Amino acid sequence: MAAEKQVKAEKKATVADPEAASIDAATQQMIRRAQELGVETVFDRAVTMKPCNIGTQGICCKNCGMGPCRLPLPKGGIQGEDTRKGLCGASPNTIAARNFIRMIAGGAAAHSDHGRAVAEVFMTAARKETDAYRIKDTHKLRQVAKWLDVDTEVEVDGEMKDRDLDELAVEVGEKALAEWGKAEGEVLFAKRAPKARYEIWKKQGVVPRNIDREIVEIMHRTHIGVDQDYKNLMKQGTRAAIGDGWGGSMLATELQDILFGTPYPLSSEANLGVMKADMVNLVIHGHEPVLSEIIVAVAGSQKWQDYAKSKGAKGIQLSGICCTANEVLQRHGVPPCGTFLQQELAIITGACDAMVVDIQCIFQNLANVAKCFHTKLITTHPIARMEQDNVIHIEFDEHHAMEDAEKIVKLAVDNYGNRKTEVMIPKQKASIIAGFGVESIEYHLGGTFRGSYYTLNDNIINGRIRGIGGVVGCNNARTRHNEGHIEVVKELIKNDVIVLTTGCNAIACAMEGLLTPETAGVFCGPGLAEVCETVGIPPVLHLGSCVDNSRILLAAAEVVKAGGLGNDISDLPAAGSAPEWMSEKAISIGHYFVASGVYTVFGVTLPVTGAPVFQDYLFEEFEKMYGGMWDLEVDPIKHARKMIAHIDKKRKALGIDKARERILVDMDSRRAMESA
Ligand code: BF8
Repeated sequence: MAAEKQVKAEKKATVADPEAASIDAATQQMIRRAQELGVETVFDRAVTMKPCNIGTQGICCKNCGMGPCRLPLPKGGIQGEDTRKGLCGASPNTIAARNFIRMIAGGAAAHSDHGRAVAEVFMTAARKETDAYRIKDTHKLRQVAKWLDVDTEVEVDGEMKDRDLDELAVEVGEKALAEWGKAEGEVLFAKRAPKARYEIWKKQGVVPRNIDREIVEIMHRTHIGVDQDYKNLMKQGTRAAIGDGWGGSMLATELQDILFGTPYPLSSEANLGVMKADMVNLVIHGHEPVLSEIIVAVAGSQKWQDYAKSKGAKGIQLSGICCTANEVLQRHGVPPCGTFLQQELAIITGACDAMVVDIQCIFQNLANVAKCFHTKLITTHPIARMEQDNVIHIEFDEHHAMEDAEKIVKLAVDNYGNRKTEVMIPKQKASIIAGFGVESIEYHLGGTFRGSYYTLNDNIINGRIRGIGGVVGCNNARTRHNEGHIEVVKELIKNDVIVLTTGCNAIACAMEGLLTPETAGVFCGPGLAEVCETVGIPPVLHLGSCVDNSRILLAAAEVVKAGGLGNDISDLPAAGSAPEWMSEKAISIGHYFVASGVYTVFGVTLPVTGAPVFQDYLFEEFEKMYGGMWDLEVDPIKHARKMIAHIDKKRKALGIDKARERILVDMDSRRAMESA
C-alpha cells in the first residue's frame, strides 16, 4: 500500500523533492526557495521530463531523413542472432558506435575549439597586439617550445644562448596553431606520452594527424552509408579522443598556463555561501579563462572597488560556476559558488547582480530565471548567444579586453541597487586548497631541492598510497546531485587511493570540504593519511578545469618516468571515474583515458547498453589493445570498489601487492655490495 502511494505521489510530482535531488544543504535550500517563488529549475524539469529509454541505450539512429530508426532491445534480451536493423540495414553495433563517436567528436570539438581560441589570444599577446595579456610563465614557455619542435637556444659567436623570449613566443604560437590543421605529420604532444604508449598508438594506427581532421572525419564516417564496422568506427573515435586529450585540451592547458600563470596551491572557499549580501555579486560562468582573467583584474582594482562603494556596496565579490570557476580559482583563489547544477540557484539567491557567461555548460533557462530577479545575464562569445530578449550581449575581443571587462563590471555594480527580491544566500561554504598541477605535485612530494615523482612512486611501492584515482566530470540531473561524486571519492581515499580531480567533481569535493589537508585524518586510510599529513597536502588534489584533465595525463606520464611502476600508463595502479557525467566532453575524456591505458568507470548510464556486442568491445576487447577499458557502475560504492580492484590487479602485476619499505643502504652495506 505504502509503495503504491509512493508511486502515485511520484506520478503526480511536478517539482523536485529537494532532499532527493541533492546531498548538499545549500542546494536543497535554494531548490525550496525557487519553488516558493514559483521559479522552475533543472531539478523540477528532471521530474517532469523522463528520458527516452532507446536513446539512453545508444540505439536510436537519426543520422538521415528516413529515421529516426529505433532498435529497442527485445523483452527478455537477445536470444540467438541479433536481427535488429535500421532502414538502411545498420546494426545496433553500428548505430551505437556512430552515436558514441559523434559524442567524442562533440566533446573533442568543444575542448579543442576552446584551445584554439586560447592559442589565438596567445598569438595576439606574443605579437604584442594587446596590452591586456602578456606571457607570464617564461619557464613553461621554454618547456613547451621543445615539445613543439621550437628551438629555445640560438648560436651567437659560437656559443649557444637562450633565444629572445618575444621571438620564441611568436614561434610557439605559430606552431601551436598549426596543430589544429597542419597538412602533414602528427599531433606533436602525442610524444609526451610514455614511449610504450606512443608505440601502441602507432601499432593501432591512431596517432592523430591534426586536431580538426580527426573530428571532421568522424562526421564523415558517421554519415549514412559510410563506415559500417563498429571496430573501425571506434578506431577513428580513439584517434579523435587522443587528439583531444594529448592535443587540443593539452594545448589549452599549457598555453593558458604560459599566458595566465601556472597554478600553485592556494586557499579559498566553495559553495553558494561565498556570495555576500552586502557586496556586488558578479558570477563568472563557462569555460574559457581569457575573459574571466581580465574581469578578475578589473573587479579587484581600487577604481572598481571604490565605484562599488559609491553605490552603497562593501565591494565586489566575484565567484564562479563550472570550469571558468576552476580556472579563476586555481590561479587567483576566486571562490566557486557551485557546480553545473547550481547555476540557476546562484541567481535564485536574489543577490546575483550579474552573471557573465562564455561557452559550454550554460543553461538556456538562466535567462528565464534571471527574468524573475534583477540579475543581468551577459553573454560574451560570438558562438554562444541566447534567444531571450533580457540577455545582454557584450562581445568580448582580446584587442579591447579591458574595455569589455569594465563594461561588464560596471553593469554588475550599477545593478546592485536594483535587487527586488529578498536576498537569501545559504550559509554553507567550505574552506579549500586548490590549484595543484604536474609541477606542484612534484614540488610538494619531492621538496624544493629534489622535486620529483620518486617520492610519490616510493609511497605507492611501499603501499602507503594504494593507487591513484582520477575522478572527474559533471553533475547529471538524472542522479542525486553530488552523491556519486562524494561517495566514490570518500570510498577511494578511505582505501588509501589518492584522488586527482577536475571539473565539477573538483567543485563537489570542494563544497564537501575534501580539499583540505585536515580531511586526511578524518576520511583517509592510515597510509594515505600519513603521507598527506607529512607533506601537508589534501588527499584530493584539485587539478583544475576539464581541459586540465591533460594535467592528469602528464602526471601519469611523470609517474611512469620516475620508475618502479612499469613502462606505461596502463601498468600503473590507477583508475579513472566520472560518477555523474552528462556531457559529450565527458565521453571524449573517458575515451582518451581509456586509450591512454586507464580503466575508466562511468556512473549514471552509458549509451552503449542497447548494443551488447559493441559494449563488450569497449568493456573487454579494448583492454587487449590499449590496456585500458570502459566500465559502467551506477552504485557509487561498487563503482569505487571496481576501481580499487583494478588498482590491486595492477599492484599484483607489478609485484608490489605486499607492503614493503624501501631499505636504506648505509655505507657499510654499499661497500659490501660493491666488493661482492
Ligand atoms: O567542462 S564537468 S558539467 S563544467 S562538462 Fe560542464 Fe561537465 Fe562540469 Fe566543465 Ni566538464
